[in-house]
Amino acid sequence: MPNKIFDKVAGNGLISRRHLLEISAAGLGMAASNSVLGADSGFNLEIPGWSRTPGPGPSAYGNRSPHTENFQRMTGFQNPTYPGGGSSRSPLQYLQGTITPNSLHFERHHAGVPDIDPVGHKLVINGLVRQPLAFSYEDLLKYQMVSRVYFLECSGNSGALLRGETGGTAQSLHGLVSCAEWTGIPLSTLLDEAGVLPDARWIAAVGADAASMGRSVPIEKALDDVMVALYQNGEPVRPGQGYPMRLFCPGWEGNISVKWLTQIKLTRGPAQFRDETSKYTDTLPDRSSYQFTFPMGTKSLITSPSGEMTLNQSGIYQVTGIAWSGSGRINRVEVSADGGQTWADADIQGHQLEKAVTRFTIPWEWNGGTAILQSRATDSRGNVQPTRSAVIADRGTVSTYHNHCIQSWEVNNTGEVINIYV
Ligand SMILES: Nc1nc2c(c(=O)[nH]1)N[C@H]1C(S)=C(S)[C@@H](COP(=O)(O)O)O[C@H]1N2
Ligand SMILES: [Mo]
Repeated sequence: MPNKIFDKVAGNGLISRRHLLEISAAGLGMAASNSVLGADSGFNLEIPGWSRTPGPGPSAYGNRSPHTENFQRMTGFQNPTYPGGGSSRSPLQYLQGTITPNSLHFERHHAGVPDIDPVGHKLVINGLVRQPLAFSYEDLLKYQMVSRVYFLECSGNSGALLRGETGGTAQSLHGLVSCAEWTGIPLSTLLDEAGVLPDARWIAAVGADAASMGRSVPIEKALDDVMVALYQNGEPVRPGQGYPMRLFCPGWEGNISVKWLTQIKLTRGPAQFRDETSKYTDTLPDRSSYQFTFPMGTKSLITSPSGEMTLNQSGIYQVTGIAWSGSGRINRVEVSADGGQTWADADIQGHQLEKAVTRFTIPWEWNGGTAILQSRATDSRGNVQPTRSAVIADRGTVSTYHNHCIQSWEVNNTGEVINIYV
């Protein structure tokens, strides 16, 4: 379809979503012509080696293709004075759909991954309850469970943009977000069994790792959609994600989803743990601080084309990315190719679930010149993703937690994609 002129819906080459199917059928960019078979070529197709002999048979545990082994989490600098601490980031630019494979789910550990034998592990519920309870892993497996798809995002994600760091990829800048189907027991079921006393306004959840990491959660949230998650994408939660069990607080900053969960104490007020006083609080330019920023902001990000990719030739590209909100579902994602001067609605691919990742896509014709690609999400509460300058005007850059600003990828006239600030 080389001569077809596609309807443009916004500046600098964004194409109407109505053409998505035609474009997919034609292939992308100039490369489309490469996949068209000549009239007689069907007769002399070579049979590749892998089609000539049977391969290995079934196996006990699956592996990915060796051709995709460069899809790796990225671990940062490991501080020797902080054993096991640090994070690893999901390779967002290589993934499609909305679910993060467990082996590539981002990680954030404050004292490494404990090696927990579920037989020796207990979950205790105590404090302001009628009857303190202790559950073994076996006990918990007997409860009725629910399965929900939710994103998880570390509040430190995308902080690099507020620090004005140059360069970077979707993974290095934004890879502290992932999305999985979590299966577990609604916390309200276990709290009801213990009997919450009227004075109890918060829960204090603590993990069994060497950091004894703890966080406080208001009782309203604890009784709403919080769960004790035992499964992640159908298999037991992985050690890095909190095996044998973790608290999961949908939509809220990742830190609150306490891994290796071992205690829930009902209290009158927040416990003032380290991670809700000296960390994860947002200090403003006047040095006052917001102590609690619970729901993660309405956010989106173009994952392709994205930082450090190169477009080899002008032509049609599928712009795609992910969007999520801690306060509801994603209603709309707009894309701009001219640095935010004009916008077009992207197509939403698949589900639009509450507090889960939604994928969007829109076709774009790159004319070989400079373009600035951006995406902007709106959630079901009407929250619109802000620009970077709006975030900075609102709260400054003393704290770089909870940043959900619009990302700008510049495509320069040699086709390189670079993280820039507009
Ligand atoms: N017990 C415990 N829970 C924890 C942490 C930890 O270090 N220890 N890290 C927290 C932080 S900061 C985040 S962002 C999420 C990360 O979850 P993940 O590693 O499964 O992605 O777990 C939270 N829960
Ligand atoms: Mo985090």
